[in-house]
Amino acid sequence: MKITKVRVFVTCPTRNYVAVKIETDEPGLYGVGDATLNGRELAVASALQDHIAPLLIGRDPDRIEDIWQYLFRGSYWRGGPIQMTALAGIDLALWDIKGKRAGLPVYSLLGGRTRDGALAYSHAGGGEFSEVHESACALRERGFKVIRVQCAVPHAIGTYGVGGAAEAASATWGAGLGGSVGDGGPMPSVEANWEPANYLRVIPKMFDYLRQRMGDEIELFHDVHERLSPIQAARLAKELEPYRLFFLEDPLRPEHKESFRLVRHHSTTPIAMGELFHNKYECLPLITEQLIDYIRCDIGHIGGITEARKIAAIAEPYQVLTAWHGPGDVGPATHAANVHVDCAIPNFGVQEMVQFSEAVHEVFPGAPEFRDGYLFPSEKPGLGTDINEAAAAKYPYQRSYLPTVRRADGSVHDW
Ligand code: KDG
Ligand code: MG
Repeated sequence: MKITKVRVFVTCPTRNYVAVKIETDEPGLYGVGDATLNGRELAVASALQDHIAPLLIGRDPDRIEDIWQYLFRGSYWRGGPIQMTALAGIDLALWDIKGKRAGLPVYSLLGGRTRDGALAYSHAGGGEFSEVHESACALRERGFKVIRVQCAVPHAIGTYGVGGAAEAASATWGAGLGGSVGDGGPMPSVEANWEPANYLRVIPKMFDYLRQRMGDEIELFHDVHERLSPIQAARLAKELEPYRLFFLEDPLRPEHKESFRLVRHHSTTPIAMGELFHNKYECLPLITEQLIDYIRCDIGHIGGITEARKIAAIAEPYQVLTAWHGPGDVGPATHAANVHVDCAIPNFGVQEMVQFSEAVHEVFPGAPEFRDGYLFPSEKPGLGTDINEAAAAKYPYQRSYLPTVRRADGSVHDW
């Protein structure tokens, strides 16, 4: 069997997605992967189209690990978000082909089911605590047992993840990240006046408000989004202990792995980290020193299923569980891959999910099924997602950036 064509699609059904379709010399046999990198879609599409696709023609698509090593180590210039997202697109498409050829869903190729379904979470948010509460209750009504909660930071404009109750109650929840990503403007929007002191004051109060109204049973947690210094993160983790968070997500910047020791030293709040990592090497110190409880890389940004299953295997003996990133700005094939891996590995923790719009489903048919708080992988051979090329062509790319954050004095902060 040989690869005959690698085709790249950039499409914008409500937000931009990059898809890769690998065709083979077996009639009708192809695989579809996702290579979406929010705000840098065209760079990944070019890496695929201009540099990677020509290297793949004539290769045997069954040799996934060999192709992975060839594109990672063999190309000398390895790593980084653009190349690892491109590699993930190829990897997912190859696993899709392998599954279709075997007549088996990908989770079966990964060793078979370890669980019936993957415990899932989505996003609640709001300006006022009452809106966060309303938004979280709407998700609980839909069956969620784990909910991420974000609230507005006093005096800040356009705060991360504050989607509001309206979003949680609507048919499409969590996909817009508060409406701040993918707004389609020609330049990035700015979140202004974000001050750590205001943030640190408000988050424990939000959890106090929510625990009083929602009780102890529902699992709640919060995404810091890499915005704190080590001592600030340690203080927040310590102050949140009485509210028994499921985990505190991404408290520190991805560059400062050693600083997790400080957070760990001061608090028993479980810690999750990893959506800005691009390979297993970056995960190593946090896992082997047991500085985190959940590793939450993005399967679409670490080179796909091939790297994810290695990261999960490294984490298993250290009792670190997985919580793969699953926001609205990675495509349905990555969401499908998440759930196949979740249902095959022994050390799965929780799975982030969103509900995509009708337009996204039209372009990318097939998805894991959500039922009563759990995600179930497709039973179709392969990943169980596809691309409708005619529908994709109806939604051309629209330039779009992530917002940037600025402090009260106007200086740049981490988004
Ligand atoms: O493109 C950036 C988003 O993927 C990120 O902000 C979402 O932090 C995120 C999450 O946990 O879903
Ligand atoms: Mg996050």
